[in-house]
Amino acid sequence: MKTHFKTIIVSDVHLGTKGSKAKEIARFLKQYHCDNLILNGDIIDGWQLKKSGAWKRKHTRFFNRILKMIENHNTQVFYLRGNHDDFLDQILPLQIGNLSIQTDMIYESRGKKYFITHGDVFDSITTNLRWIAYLGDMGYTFLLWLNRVVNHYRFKRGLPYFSLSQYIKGKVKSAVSYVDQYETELAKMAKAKGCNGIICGHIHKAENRLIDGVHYLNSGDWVETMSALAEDHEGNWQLIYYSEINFKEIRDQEVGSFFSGKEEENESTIIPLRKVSFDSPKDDLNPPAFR
Ligand SMILES: [Mn+2]
Repeated sequence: MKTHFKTIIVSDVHLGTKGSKAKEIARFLKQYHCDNLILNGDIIDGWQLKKSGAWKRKHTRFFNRILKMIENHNTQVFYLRGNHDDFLDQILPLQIGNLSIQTDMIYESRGKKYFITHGDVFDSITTNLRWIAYLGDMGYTFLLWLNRVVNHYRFKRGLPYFSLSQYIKGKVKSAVSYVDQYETELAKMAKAKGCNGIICGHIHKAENRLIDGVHYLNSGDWVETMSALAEDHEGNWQLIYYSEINFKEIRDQEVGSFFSGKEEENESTIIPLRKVSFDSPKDDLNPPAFR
């Protein structure tokens, strides 16, 4: 049986850029069923596509996967605009069948109200730093490049994916304080809107913790972290990291059930290794140590 979630939230896929992990996210989504899928901004990188990007088959496949979720499981899809897909501003709000394109939304979970937004609203207000300004745009591009080099090396040696830029961000002081400031501001905004929680993306830093009584959730991204938020039917939230999903075990289980003659060889169960529940927020969400 596939794990069935009430809601899955992903953000910052940046389709159209070199670093976008389009294949991985399509593979990830294939492992689960969900009632609601929320695409929380920067899914398509309109800025990059305008500049030099190319739309590739794997990008189309990502949307085909989403169409399949709608067709096969009647999943409701909410696409919220981000700053990189702000071209959506011209058409939203828009609703076609199960797909709804909008700016932001209020989501209710276990009697609590969550404000869901991509989270770029504070870029110009809170600080002179735009979110990547601590390294400069060039620095960030370089980091992503280095990330690819390191992971190419690791892949060749059979080592798991490691997000170098996440690791470095955790080390740079100004980046750490920027992230703190961002998280605090978004929690404040949720409170001002009469919500108990905030769900965002934008800064490419996955998180699940309480800030002054506000439940702060950030789904991370699919350029470096490769993470998503998932809510089960009891209203428990968790972060799922792609690099920690044991696809091999899933395949083995499938082969096992195939040979044992059961008819569920296409079904699979995923047990994310890192679970973070609402009741016990932990701060051990940093990327795994460099190995
Ligand atoms: Mn963004």
